[in-house]
Amino acid sequence: MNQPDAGTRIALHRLMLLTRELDRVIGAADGHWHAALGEEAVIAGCYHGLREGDALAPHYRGMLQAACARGGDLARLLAGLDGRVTSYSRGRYRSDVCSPIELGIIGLYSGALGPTLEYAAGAALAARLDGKGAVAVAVFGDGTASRGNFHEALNLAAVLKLPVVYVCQNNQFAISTPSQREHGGRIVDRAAGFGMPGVEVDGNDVVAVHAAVQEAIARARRGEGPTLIDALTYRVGGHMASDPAAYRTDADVQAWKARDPIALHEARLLAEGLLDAAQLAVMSAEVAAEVDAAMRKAQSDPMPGPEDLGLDEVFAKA
Ligand SMILES: Cc1ncc(C[n+]2csc(CCOP(=O)(O)OP(=O)(O)O)c2C)c(N)n1
Repeated sequence: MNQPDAGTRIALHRLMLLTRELDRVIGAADGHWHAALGEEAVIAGCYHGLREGDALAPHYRGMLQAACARGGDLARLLAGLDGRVTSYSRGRYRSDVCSPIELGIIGLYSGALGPTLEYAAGAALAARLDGKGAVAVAVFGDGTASRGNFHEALNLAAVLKLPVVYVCQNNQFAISTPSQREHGGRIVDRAAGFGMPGVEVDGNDVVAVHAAVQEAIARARRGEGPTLIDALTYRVGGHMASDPAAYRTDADVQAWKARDPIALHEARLLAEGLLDAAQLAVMSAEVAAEVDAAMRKAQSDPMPGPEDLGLDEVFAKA
């Protein structure tokens, strides 16, 4: 495994902190919010370090972080949670399922899980025809891996040797259905059937996830085709903020909480001497303040009026 440099290891930590703070702030305000408690390492590991021109089809659980990692404005993204006019879409779609295309992000346009894997294959084909070395990265849940789209997308990607990386954000649940009732085998093992490498990675280790994704991206850029990565983690919270998740055992939840990805990485940063306890505390406070301020701004922004909701992006202007 190629160790990411010090700057990357710190940036990965910041993106995980952002994920946790978004869960704190949005989770308190919106019962429909799909929190990513326990899954921060997959999100940060996948979305940090893409190049300009790369296409990204994120899982919805991590969509805002993907947009932030690609340079999106946090206040405008949060304004998109309840349709404010200042949001990227001027209130037309929810920013936690769709991100602005100008950031190179493919959203869940229809709300259906699965098609984005095929869109990512299409983006990878376009990238290859463009000849500038760009790749596509698609992230999806274990439940989504049961959709036909998964099989069609990975088959096409393998046959055409497309520059695309597929990452399963495997939190072991699809709403209340546990993995063992979703799949007869391991998702990573399917890669062999398509004829592409399959890599299983500890989804609670942000460095391991990032290294695996970056290695697969480098392989794709060299023209060697797609990779399937299975990042094994656990959804510590409910499916959405209002879900008490009574279908799980407390023992499982506690065992995974003990492997909290942020605490694990923090301990490593301390042990490596990259940051000390005071610097870590400052970083946490900065990220919390940034999210609080962006949320305050977003919630005080105006709602769109009829003049903002025209059909100018549907019909050509005369
Ligand atoms: C095609 C399709 N079927 C069902 C749904 C309803 N749905 C929304 S979230 C979800 C769970 C998806 O599970 P998974 O892919 O594992 O992602 P997770 O929520 O665990 O992150 C389902 C079934 C949907 N959005 N699209």
